[in-house]
Amino acid sequence: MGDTGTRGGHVCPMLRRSRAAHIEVIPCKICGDKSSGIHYGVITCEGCKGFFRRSQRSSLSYACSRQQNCPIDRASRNRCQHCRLQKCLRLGMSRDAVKFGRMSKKQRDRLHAEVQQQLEQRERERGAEAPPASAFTLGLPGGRRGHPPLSPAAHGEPSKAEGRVAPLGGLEPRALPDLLELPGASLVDIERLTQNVLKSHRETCQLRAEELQLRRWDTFSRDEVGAYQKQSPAQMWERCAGRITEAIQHVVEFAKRMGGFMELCQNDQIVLLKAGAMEVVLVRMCRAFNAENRTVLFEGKFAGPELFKSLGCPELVGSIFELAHGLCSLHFSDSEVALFTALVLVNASHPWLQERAKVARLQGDLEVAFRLLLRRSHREGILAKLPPKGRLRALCARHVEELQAFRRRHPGGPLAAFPPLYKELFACEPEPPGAP
Ligand code: HC3
Repeated sequence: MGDTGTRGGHVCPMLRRSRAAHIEVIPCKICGDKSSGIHYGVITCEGCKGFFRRSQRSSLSYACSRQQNCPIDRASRNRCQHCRLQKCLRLGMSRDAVKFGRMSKKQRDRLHAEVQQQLEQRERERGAEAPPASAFTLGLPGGRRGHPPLSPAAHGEPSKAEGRVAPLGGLEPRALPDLLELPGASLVDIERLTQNVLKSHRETCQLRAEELQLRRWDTFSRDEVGAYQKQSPAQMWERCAGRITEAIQHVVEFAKRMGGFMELCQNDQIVLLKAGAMEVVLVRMCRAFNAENRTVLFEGKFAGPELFKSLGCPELVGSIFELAHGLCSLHFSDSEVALFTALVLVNASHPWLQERAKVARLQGDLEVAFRLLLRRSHREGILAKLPPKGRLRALCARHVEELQAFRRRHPGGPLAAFPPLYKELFACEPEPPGAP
């Protein structure tokens, strides 16, 4: 009867799917032993649950033979029943707890924060490093043949529905409790996913936010900008392709370390990365952008759009800078960038997915995680200001078009020296001989 989070009795809606197995990350509030759920209103172990149940028999009364302040921990809990019961009562255990049924919002938030704290602590204690970075192949054989044409341009124009300001892939705003009732992940699963995405982002974002902050006024001199501008288009394209490729390799690593991604089938991992990695690079760019002088970190210093003049695509470069400027105005925290970019990547609307439902489930979990994160800092307002998917997709498509135009202007040469990953992602088919 006293169980509110585990077997039998009323189960709090928030905990319906999490049950004791998930709450157990929080130790017993009474003695610190491994907990098994919420019992009589408090997270406790089986031992303290049983003790409290027995203590509620009206015939029982306990006395302390010391100063009524005996320590109660796992080893000592059986030494003084009086102090153990007092601790149970002090921490809120009550025979009537089950009558309250639902937890108040405040209680839920507290529980939520505590679960998160425990998970973070465990993460720190574990201190385990993720596997080292590797090449794009993801260890997947046959990634090319029989594979769909996967450059962003191949996905065509964004549909009207994607163009409207409907953040997070058209997910309509829903009350949080509602979201948490979605079939699938429990609150603890969501929390674990959040922590994992944040960690993956931290480990793969190339430069720490503090470092970027320190360096943001280190801009190229006029002479240095001039030197870049004097480079041939081919040299400058190759440099940019190099930097973009490095950034994409980090995004691939981000995906590989992200909970759920490697459980998708190989085809879907490749589809999502080919379609979304450049979009993530563009979003990540806002971290390396100084909105006050509209410069971005490029090869060690901050550069304005004029530095990229010799690429020959000033509109595209201007649009990329505009995107970064707009994203900067949202004052993203690194945690928000982490979850938002995870969502940019995990998008179940791509054609060619084989296990769309599985991708949609992961996308749904990430959406809940993102909303929860924003809700905690009262930042849900930024949802309506996020760039629509169509905008990122269109920018990536224009990047591919510019690359094709560059290739037509410089037939048979410079592209060969570009990184293979860059070519695989963006240079789709070889130009047919004699192409215009
Ligand atoms: C400067 C850059 C955009 C920003 C890219 C950033 C700084 C983004 C954040 C990543 O974590 C690191 C990173 C790497 C590559 C940077 C890009 C290199 C070139 C690009 C310019 C705006 C020019 C893009 C032009 C074109 C047509 C080649 O796409």
